[in-house]
Amino acid sequence: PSSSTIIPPSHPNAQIITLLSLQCDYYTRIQDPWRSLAYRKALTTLKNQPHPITTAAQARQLRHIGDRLARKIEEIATTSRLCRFESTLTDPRDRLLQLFLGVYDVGLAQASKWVDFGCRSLADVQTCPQIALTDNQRVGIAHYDDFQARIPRDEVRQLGAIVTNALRAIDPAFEVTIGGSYRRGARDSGDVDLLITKPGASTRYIRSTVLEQLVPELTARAFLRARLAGGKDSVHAVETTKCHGACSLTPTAPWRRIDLLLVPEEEMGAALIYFTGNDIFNRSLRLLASRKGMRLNQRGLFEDAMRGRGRMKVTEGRLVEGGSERGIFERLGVPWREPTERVC
Ligand code: DCP
Ligand code: MG
Ligand code: MN
Repeated sequence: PSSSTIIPPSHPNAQIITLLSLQCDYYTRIQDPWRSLAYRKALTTLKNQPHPITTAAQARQLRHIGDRLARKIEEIATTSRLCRFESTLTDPRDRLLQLFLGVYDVGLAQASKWVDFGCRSLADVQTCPQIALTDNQRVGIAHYDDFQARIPRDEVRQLGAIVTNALRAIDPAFEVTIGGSYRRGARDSGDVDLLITKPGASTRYIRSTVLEQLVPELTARAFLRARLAGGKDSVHAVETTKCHGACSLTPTAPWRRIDLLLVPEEEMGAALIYFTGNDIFNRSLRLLASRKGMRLNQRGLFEDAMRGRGRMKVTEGRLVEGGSERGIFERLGVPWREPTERVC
């Protein structure tokens, strides 16, 4: 997710926010989650600052801003530039890493290897004899520009409606909710995140209907263009409850990334929280839960999770709440936040 939200040029710290957002996006792209997180927290602080920050000493007083960031802020305030950021734009290795990391299903280790093999373009990667691309990566390269592009809000809505209508033609009791950045009110999204449930139905029924009926139907209609094997986060899933793919509004429209989350009704509240995000909001809710002796995941809020050596989970713990989003907020003792307010 991009940190570069539109801020009015009249904001007292507009220039600092703009340059640090670019730097933050860079850390996100090169998959440096710690620095990316640190920048996002600092940016939230800066956006809420009504006064211009001009010195490192001033910046250091603020929440989530440490020594190094404070010095960068002073650098921007005094020179209108950020040296470190300019080097990331010009360093050839960094530029190639960024290019390769933009391929779906490519991590930092992989991207570094491609650079080391001497690849200088996506075409090089496709023809390099030392590289055996996965199916996902092949699709990712073939549709590189499509997947990099943001999806306008109205197109997300239309893509969601196609899935909803197709599923309801199979069984009218299914419910589809568009989650992710769309549910948070974003003007455009990186992909389409859909939560699929049917009140009263078993996980097994939901899964078989989606995988054995809906997916083949949408594929036959050339709406679904490719199935993508589970990414990193599917490792944690107990079973196949997530389905990744690519779709397009029309046969000639750009390909878009689509994620389906299959959810039984009793887990819908927890799944909605998880799939609405944003990721940092989720992290803070989970941290809060653990401080209160509970555990929050995409299936529910649990109490008394027993842990053995090395924090290995022994039991999931007693379910406190799973079906209701509001119920989970209540049991956590946090005031309700509308999806549009869940941006950290
Ligand atoms: N999520 C999470 N932790 C992650 C990845 C995802 O908690 N590491 C949750 C929060 C996200 C949601 O899943 O909001 C959907 O993930 P996306 O990657 O699709 O992110 P967004 O929809 O928020 O943004 P984008 O517009 O880039 O798709
Ligand atoms: Mg998304
Ligand atoms: Mn997604």
